[in-house]
Amino acid sequence: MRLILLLGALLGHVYCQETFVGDQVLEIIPSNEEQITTLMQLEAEEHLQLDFWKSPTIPRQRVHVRVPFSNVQTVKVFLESQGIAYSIMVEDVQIYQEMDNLVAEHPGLVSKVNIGSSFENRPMNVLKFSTGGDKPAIWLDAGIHAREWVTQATALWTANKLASDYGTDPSITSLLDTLDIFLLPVTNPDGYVYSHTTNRMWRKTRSKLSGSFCAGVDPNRNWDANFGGPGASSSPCSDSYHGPKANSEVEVKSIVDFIKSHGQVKAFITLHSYSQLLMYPYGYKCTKPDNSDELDEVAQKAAKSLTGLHGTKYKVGPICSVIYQASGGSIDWAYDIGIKYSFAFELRDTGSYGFLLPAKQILPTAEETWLGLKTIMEHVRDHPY
Ligand code: BPX
Ligand code: ZN
Repeated sequence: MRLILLLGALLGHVYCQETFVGDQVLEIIPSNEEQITTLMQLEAEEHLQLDFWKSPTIPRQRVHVRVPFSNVQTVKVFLESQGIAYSIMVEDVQIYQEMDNLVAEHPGLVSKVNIGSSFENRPMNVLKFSTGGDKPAIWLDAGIHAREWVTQATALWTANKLASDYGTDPSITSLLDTLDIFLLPVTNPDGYVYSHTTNRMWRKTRSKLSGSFCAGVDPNRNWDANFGGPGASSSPCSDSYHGPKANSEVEVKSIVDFIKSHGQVKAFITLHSYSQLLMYPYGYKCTKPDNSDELDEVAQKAAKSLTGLHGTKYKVGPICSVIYQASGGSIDWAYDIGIKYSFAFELRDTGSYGFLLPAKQILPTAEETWLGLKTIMEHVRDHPY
């Protein structure tokens, strides 16, 4: 992992990124020629990096402009000082907006459940897919590690797939007639934003501890599953720092509380990248779980189905033997509280691009991953407990 981090840090500096997290789109309606002139002057200010989707033309004609996150306040203050009327057309150009759209388009199937707030106060919003009543449920999260960007994208694609194909795709229909699905696309929102704004290779949360200059805890070492054991670091500056105590991270604690209070979660699936692995417990020890034969059978079948689409090869097995011993991981916690179908995916690729997976691989990754997820979900549906 050290080598990966080093390479990542080097690449991060030369890699030119363009993202839209936190950007807003404003709708501005100029009321006279003078305001149009002001807006045209604004458009010419290159340092503001404004992206005019609809430029100013004549009074009363709408103007649409995307404002980068870092300049949103400046631009609003300026418009207000000039008495120019505006409204926020898109709150956040990326994931939060997509989640709201999905709920708006499928109100009978998709709802948004707020399970808490991150350290920096961003909402932890779970998409609930349910055809009514409280059914046994499947938990699926992505982006617990900030830099594993293909996972948040895959989660959102999956959300859209479930919502769009319910009622036409017989598998999705029968899954959602039997089970509820809870999907958390951005498990570590503070880290995710930080990986866009400041450090593309950020992995941890952004929590601050007194007594160290380093921020953040590895949220996949912070669960109450042999917390602090082998494969986790006690150094706050380490990328696998386990934190001061189990559940110290509000993002982890929020999920723990939600799952415990739900009481009927039958499967826990988490998406990481990269390495192309499908793993099951344990990570904190190298002994097999009780139902390891069944877990292996399901995982092999899921990987086979995934591979069938584009030929992407996956390795299957327990965390400890497939990758390394790691304590405090989420699926070990889930398994030990009685969620017997617990799996971790490591999505594409195997290291050619690593965390910097090219955009053209996002859709193929999401599509193939869905086939793996579906296989697991069908098994859960057909083996109630
Ligand atoms: C995944 C699930 C449970 C225990 C370990 C993993 C491997 C994962 C990690 O170290 O938490 C690897 C990764 O996805 O974070 C990629 N990485 O090494 O940065
Ligand atoms: Zn990860």
